[in-house]
Amino acid sequence: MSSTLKPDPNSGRTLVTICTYNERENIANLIPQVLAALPDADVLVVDDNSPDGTAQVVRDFAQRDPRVLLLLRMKKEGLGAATLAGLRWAVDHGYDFALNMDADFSHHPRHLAAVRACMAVADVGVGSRYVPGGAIVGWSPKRHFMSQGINIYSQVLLALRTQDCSGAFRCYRTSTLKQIDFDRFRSRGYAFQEEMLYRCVRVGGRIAETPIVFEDRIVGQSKINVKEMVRALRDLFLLGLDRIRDTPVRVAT
Ligand SMILES: Nc1nc2c(ncn2[C@@H]2O[C@H](COP(=O)(O)OP(=O)(O)OP(=O)(O)O)[C@@H](O)[C@H]2O)c(=O)[nH]1
Ligand SMILES: [Mg+2]
Repeated sequence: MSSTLKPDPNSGRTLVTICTYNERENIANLIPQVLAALPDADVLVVDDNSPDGTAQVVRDFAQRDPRVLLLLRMKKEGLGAATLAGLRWAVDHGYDFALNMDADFSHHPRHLAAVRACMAVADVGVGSRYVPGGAIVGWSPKRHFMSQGINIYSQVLLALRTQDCSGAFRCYRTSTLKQIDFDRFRSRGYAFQEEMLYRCVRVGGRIAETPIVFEDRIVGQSKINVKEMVRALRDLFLLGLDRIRDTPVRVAT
């Protein structure tokens, strides 16, 4: 079952987790804005040894400000694996809330307070593009179609009622994360977000959505490709089968 709610999200310790792969320019701009938006939070950048030197930029911030932390991983193992490492870090280090966002300004720091404020009423707060007030700026019709498609696909397969199942801009109550067996995760790639939501609901987690305006990245390159998309569709399908059969989910390979 989910935990007792803390009435005031501002009274808990928050870790903002940001996964990066070749985001040197973005992370240099983002870290100060995150700290300005949530001055009481710490920021953990989970970098998969980006060749562009993202980690060094983070180290420079960390030397000047104890709120900035770097989790450097040896190689690129996918966004899901990196996100999981950040969330685990939050749990292991005694934070109350783990707030995850992308580095590319698609998740704007101006929404951080609202996403965390969901903790007053829920165990998972979703920065949502698909509730009233939410929007997406700068996408092609094809990208809209793909996003809506994967959303409906996962809502049906995983019986999710959340409007935005695939966004990564989320705040988690760590006491809810503690109830989830991360080793059973099937997805290590882009289906991770849907699987995470599914697993939170399965342990009784309450979900709240708050509108965000999602803007397509201006700097740097997207890491999504056809291979990642196919992998995500496969992972969600297999997870849906697991749900229907109600069998234990196998450890991801
Ligand atoms: N550590 C780590 N971070 C990653 C990896 N893949 C993507 N990221 C980061 O995860 C965030 C989201 O990746 P994007 O490439 O922007 O993917 P997206 O936002 O789903 O796609 P776009 O809308 O095209 O930008 C960014 O901050 C990336 O730098 C990875 O394998 N390891
Ligand atoms: Mg992006």
